[in-house]
Amino acid sequence: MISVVGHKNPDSDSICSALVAAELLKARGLEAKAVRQGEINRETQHILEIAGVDQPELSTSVAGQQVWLVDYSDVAQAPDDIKDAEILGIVDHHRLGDIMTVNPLEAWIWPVGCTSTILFNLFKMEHAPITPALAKLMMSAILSDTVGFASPTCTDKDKAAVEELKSIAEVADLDAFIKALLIAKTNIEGLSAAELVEKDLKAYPFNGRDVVVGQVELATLEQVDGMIEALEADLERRCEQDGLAFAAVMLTDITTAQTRLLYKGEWAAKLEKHQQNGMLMMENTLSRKKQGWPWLQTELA
Ligand SMILES: [Mn+2]
Repeated sequence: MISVVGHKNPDSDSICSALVAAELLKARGLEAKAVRQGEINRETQHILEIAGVDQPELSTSVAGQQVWLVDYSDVAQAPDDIKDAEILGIVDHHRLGDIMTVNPLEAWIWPVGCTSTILFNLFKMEHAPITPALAKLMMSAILSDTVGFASPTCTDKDKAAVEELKSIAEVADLDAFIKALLIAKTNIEGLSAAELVEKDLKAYPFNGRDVVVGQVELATLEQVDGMIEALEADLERRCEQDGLAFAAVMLTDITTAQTRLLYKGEWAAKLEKHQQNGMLMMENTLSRKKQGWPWLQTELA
């Protein structure tokens, strides 16, 4: 049995692509199942509901198992005992990480907006059947990762995939489909500061130290007006407890592509010069991968 596992703090792509990749492996005649490393978010819950698919089972240990990784290739984002697993495959759309394997593996790493875009093309290449449920999972993951095609990470391949998938999924009104998805994505009602930071937190080893950068996608920055101090306190707590050199969270208004960066840690002073009126605003910044983190890497170096 092959376990297909997305990254820690799973986003919709990590869950949907794990489910979809497991079906691709089954279509090849293999035994496979999707697993998840953490709780699913509200957007993913919405997607699973409309696709009529159950969430993958929770599993944070893969020792002794055969695994496929989807949506990452970094050790920091893998299950803690990944070194004791046999990695058979990777499907990803991020920079190449530091995963090492003992044996040759099947790796599909494309510079596109979403892991599901690659999987869609693999299904086509292998003439594997795409059910309406799988089509809904894939198009939702693509629309989530590309923020409804608005992100600079979005490519023609992502758009072409959704164009085909929406017919298979029998989605007649794509705009309404995207709107419902983005409403679920930006719903932060009732979440604590710690839950918000944790929501989509990624760890990056950098210059021999550990750094974390989270992102909260919002319909308006006003949604977090009353929480700034609590969010900063939570970042500070993480630096102290986990020995991080830097902890940040990008608060991104996905309607205007404006991001406010909150940050703490030993390296925080490196960013002070970019503050205005006590705030660090990043204009035209939707993507952590293509905009936020590359900029931070040059500033923190
Ligand atoms: Mn992704």
